Amino acid sequence: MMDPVLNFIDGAFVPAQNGTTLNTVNPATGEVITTLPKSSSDDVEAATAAALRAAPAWAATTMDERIAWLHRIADALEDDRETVAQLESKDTGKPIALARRVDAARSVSNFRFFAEFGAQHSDPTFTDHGAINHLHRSPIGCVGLITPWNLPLYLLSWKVAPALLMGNTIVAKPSELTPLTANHLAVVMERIGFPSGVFNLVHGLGPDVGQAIVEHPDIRGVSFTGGTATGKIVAATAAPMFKKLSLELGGKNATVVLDDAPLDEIMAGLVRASFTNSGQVCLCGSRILVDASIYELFKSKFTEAVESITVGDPSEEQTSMGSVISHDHRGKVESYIRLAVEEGGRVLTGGTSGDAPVEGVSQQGAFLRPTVIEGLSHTSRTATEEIFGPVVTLHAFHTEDEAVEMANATEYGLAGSVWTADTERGHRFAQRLDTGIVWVNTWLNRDLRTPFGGVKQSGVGREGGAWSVNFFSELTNICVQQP
Ligand code: TXE
Repeated sequence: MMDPVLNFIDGAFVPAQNGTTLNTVNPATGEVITTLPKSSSDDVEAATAAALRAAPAWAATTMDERIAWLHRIADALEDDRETVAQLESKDTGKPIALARRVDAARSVSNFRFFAEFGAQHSDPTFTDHGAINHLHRSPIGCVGLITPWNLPLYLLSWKVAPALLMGNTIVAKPSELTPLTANHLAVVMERIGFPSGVFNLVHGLGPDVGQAIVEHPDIRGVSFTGGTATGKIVAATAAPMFKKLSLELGGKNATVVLDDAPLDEIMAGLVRASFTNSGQVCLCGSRILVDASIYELFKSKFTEAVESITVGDPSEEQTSMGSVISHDHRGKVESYIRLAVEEGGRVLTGGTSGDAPVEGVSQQGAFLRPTVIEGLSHTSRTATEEIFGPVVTLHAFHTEDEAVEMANATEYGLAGSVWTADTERGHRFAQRLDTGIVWVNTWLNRDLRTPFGGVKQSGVGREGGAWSVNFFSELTNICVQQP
């Protein structure tokens, strides 16, 4: 057993005031890794009080001082990248190679990016009729950051870095399923002597701790990433309090393969877009729309590529797909595989853990094989509801107009990808998708200066580059009449 995870409040590691704990489990083995505080609103109150006490001094630091702190955090996470990768893999069941390449690396680059972005960011002035308008930015104050279990430190650092850059103090709550790397960020903060009270971490259940953060009157802004259903609860709580709110929610993204797509060249990219992190990425493509003229050829090539995915023990280097996050979640995903069959679908490869067991792994692990299903209407429940697991459905279309209609036919609007030999054609097609992000002949290709977020049930607002600077600061326009 690892040492217990504790809350990090006012620069100190402390248990929940009520003394109760939860277990965090390695989903690939079923083993309990350690415990975390089952905190309550009392702990959120203590964390918020610490954040408020630290706020004036932190807001009084210069942008350059805050940038230097972000670089120190990035340096420390860089030094600890193998520790971060190992912790993340154990906590989530994702392959160690993926945890290194994506989670640990991106956690460093999130801090590095916002340090560098902060150094070059400036606001315009507006001059008219002898008056100069200056944009003055100030921190929101104390902000609440609530994050999910699929990319734990990747998504927490994506919010912490710009929040600190803009002079805010923080009360953060990671998912109760994956506390380990958030805890390691606190360990790093303490080790480098980061000012106490600026970054506070409260662990526990969403309705207890997350809800308390969102409803705390002194927490003036909330950045939330998680499920759409929870996003609705967060929004309903925050809206009447007029808090700044950023919601990055679920997705049901379309991967569109046009008739001129070079199938052999793009196949690895399509498999990545479908099954990275066992499909537990809000940006994964879970519906593959293929021009009817190449559907049969695509189906055989894609199914063959999916069957070559190495599903296994996430601690082994050659594993490319580990377990899903929990047995509960595996059960949810399997219920959709059964629903797909009830709705008339045909499983081409994979299936439930009973139908298609994964060999050579712990029987206590929450493993599923990557699953491909065809024969469903694009309006079926399986093809319109978020599954968030290693399951994709295939659908044929006859015209680009039909492909656009199918791609837009869900209540989500986060991301999508289009694959074609003609990038101009792909760019034109992309403009017709009702999503926040579209990749053409690539996937999860991230320039951190770009706006990230979705429309419809995928959320409200954008984060990234200047959009994060805007979200995590308040603007005062100062108009100076020249003599
Ligand atoms: O999200 P939750 P989870 C989707 C995916 C997944 C579903 C649930 O469909 O199955 O969301 O995943 C906290 N007030 N995505 O469980 O439940 C909770 O403790 C305030 C897409 O991760 O929304 C956790 O810290 N907070 C998503 C965080 O909210 C509350 C990535 C997210 O939990 C709360 C992950 C409340 N009432 C899942 N209830 C994406 N878009 O990336 C819970 N929480």
